[in-house]
Amino acid sequence: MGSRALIEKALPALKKRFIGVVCSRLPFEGPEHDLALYRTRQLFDYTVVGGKYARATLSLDATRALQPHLQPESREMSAIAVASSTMEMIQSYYLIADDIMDKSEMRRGKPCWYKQPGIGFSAINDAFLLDSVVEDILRAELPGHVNIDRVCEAYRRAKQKTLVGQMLDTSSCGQVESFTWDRYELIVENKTSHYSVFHPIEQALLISDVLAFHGDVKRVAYQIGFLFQSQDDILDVYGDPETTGKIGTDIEDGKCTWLTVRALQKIQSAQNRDLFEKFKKNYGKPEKEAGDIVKQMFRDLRLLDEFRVFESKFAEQISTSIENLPEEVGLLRPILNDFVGK
Ligand code: GPP
Ligand code: MG
Ligand code: MG
Ligand code: MG
Repeated sequence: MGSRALIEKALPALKKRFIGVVCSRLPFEGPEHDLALYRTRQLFDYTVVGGKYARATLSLDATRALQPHLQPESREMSAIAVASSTMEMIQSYYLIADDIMDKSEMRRGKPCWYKQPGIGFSAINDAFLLDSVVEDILRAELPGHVNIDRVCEAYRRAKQKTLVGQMLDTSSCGQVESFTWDRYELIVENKTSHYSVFHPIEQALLISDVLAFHGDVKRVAYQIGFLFQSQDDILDVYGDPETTGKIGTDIEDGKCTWLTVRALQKIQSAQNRDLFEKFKKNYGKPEKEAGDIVKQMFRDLRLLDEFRVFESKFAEQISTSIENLPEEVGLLRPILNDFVGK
């Protein structure tokens, strides 16, 4: 059975754990219990279910690669699948909050959670709630595991890094002068690559009691994360909402993205002050006309063609990095190649 199917199979157990932790804070029966039960179910079904499960699948794939003896039908596998599926609760926690910060309308083809009738800013509390149960679920699924404290500490560290990344992302908005490759790389490593690629594999390494070579894996994971976020930036402007399930907001929000860093690099190397002023005047503005001017500038600079070249060259570099991983973590190579391919 494939890891994605095992994750889908683990979701009801994850939901039960989530509801169990929340309801354990309330009287066993009565209206408050029913209220919490209703809201928690609604939150889980709307925000955790229905994604690609890429992070949970990556984590489970990595664990199975490192421990090939694990049997799909075993109790141990079920517990590890639930532990891996916590990656999806973490993802929902970030996406709920990110959509509020980015003023997004759609996620996974539906209105964002905070846009749902009766939800609004209480979505912030829902995001905190999802985060707050992760450690409890990991400890409940992996009782007495030799590295359980390390697994929980890795989650805390990953979260801290992601929050710092998001802080850099949001506070760089509109600061066109600061849009350099250095700034972009720092934003991407922190806001995306660590939690999306390294942390799922790190949890697999810890669950499999592999305590060395994390640094080597991290370097490759950050490269993969960079490719992933740069593609996300392209899709924000050029993606079809029918396919991506979301409507881009980066231009209106004034985000530091792959497209803007490359655009400014080209404008500055041409020493065209007028073009720079035109970009600055129109980027990060709510009006549609301003966004259209920015899009036309991206077209004139032929950024999409350049991205295609960068993407294929960078994917080759990643393949080489995966090939050069130490033999001790060599079992991860097919999993990483597979993830890049997706
Ligand atoms: C992707 O940014 C990064 C995240 C979703 C991490 C958010 C972190 C928090 C601490 C909330 P994005 O805004 O480009 O993603 P998307 O395009 O999916 O909205
Ligand atoms: Mg966003
Ligand atoms: Mg964002
Ligand atoms: Mg994006």
